[in-house]
Amino acid sequence: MTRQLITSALPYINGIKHLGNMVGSMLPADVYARYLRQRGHEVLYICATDEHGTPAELAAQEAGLPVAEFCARAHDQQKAIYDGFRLSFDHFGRSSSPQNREITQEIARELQANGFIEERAIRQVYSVADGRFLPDRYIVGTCPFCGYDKARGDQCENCTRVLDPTDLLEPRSAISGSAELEVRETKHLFLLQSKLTDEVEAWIAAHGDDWPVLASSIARKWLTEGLQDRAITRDLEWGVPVPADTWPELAAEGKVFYVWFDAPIEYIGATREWADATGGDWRSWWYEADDTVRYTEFMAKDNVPFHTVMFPATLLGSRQPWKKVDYVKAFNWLTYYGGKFSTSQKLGIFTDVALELLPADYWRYYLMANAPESDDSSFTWDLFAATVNKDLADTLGNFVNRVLSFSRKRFGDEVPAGAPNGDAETALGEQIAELLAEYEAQLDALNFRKAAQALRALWSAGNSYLDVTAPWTEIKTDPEAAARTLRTAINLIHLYAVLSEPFIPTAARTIRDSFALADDTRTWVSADEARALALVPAGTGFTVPPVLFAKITDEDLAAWTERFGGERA
Ligand code: B3M
Ligand code: ZN
Repeated sequence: MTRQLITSALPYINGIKHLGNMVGSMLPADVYARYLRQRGHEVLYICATDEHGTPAELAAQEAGLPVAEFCARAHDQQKAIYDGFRLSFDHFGRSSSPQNREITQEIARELQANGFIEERAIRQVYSVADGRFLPDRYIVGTCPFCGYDKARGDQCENCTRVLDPTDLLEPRSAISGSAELEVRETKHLFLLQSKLTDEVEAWIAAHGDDWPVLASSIARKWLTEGLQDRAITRDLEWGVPVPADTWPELAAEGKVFYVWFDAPIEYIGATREWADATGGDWRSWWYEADDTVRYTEFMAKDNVPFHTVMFPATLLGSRQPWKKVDYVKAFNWLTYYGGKFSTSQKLGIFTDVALELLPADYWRYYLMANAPESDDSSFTWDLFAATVNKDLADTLGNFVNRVLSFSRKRFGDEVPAGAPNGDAETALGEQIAELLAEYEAQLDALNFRKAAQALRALWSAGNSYLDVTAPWTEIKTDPEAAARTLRTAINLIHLYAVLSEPFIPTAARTIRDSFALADDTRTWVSADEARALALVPAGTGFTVPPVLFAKITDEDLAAWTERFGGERA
């Protein structure tokens, strides 16, 4: 047993996230956290809203609220949705917390003391039309590397390269569209990443081979291009203030840290929020953590450079024994009919609306079974309906209901005893044990699509067993054999409930609750137990749960395609 620290990229505060955000960070982290907890690991799953920066200021302005109030509300709103998705955070914090402020300032002081921060006068873009300095991502233009014409001043989302606004060709304000931009001089703190290049390189060389190619290749691409010194402060109202004890002049000018400087530190900050709320020991996870702690990060690919290079550089430069990531699980994009999900263009399906349409399990299963792991994956309503109807409604839901209803009808409210196991049960047990091993191996390797496939195969095995044994006809000729089949199938149902929980926790709970097992605290099933299929003994009381998964009808499909705009090229 190890201690498993899990974080998912912090959802930005400015709006409700869409399903693409969900499947690329929080949802797989939750499936993994649940799985590891069920396997008996000590898990700490930490996430938070990422609250600083210009988009938050602009969203607050648009909402007509002071930014602090806007963020407080938006945080609660996001938290409620994630509860609805059954995300099992140990803590869902806020990067604007006092804890994060304190650690961010502390790490900055250490970087300064170690010679990794330098004050530099820079010339920064000022938008005359907007009456403000334009932060990097509010300057848009053409990427000098790939020619993408909507590159932002901080990063080109087409080629993932990190940019400076002055790199952009034909720059303009993203706020007003105005090209009337002036360059004015102002002082900022720079993180001297160039001085940390060798250390970051050595660190990636030591760890990056274990990461999936998507993460390690992006990290290495970044290193090959050389680490640039980067401004880590901004002229904004809202953010972690530069500490006056160390930089009195900049503090007096009201400079705050750049959002990408304090956001990853919030992984530690949120752990401290958790510790303050629960009495937990945050240090044992983060500071001089021993090697029983394994740290896994989940994120979409555009976040990889920050997590594999910039954040490690920050931690290394602090010269403090901070825990660094062991495994980076990165995701490609979930597209909507091949196009981009877009928050600003309100394209695709948003997490709040998704939960209004259907319960979380439908989305959880579909998204993970089609996770954009090795490539982008495209959401379509047809695929969604087919997956729900076939896997959830037919293969799992219908199995559970028809077995339990039939057993109750013929043998009453208790699991029937019936004949001893025969060849069909031995073969089934072998098959289940094999599939269980496959399921575990895929989850251990964080291959979520393949894990979902193995889970689906476990469900299918039950259906095939019923096809072979046919208890509905057995009952006429050999009631003892029919009772054995039902006893075995009911055991499968309980096993499904235990094993399916990481993906579909609500349905798993409903199934578990239909058994009157005295002390059902079981969290996993061993290979031998899978083979024996006897954890629910004859005589155990049960009820028949309501239909677990309703089928998506043609009318639903037509209505949703119409409402959300499907069939895009
Ligand atoms: N908030 C994701 C984004 O807005 C960003 C992740 C921060 S993780 C420390 O693209
Ligand atoms: Zn580019």
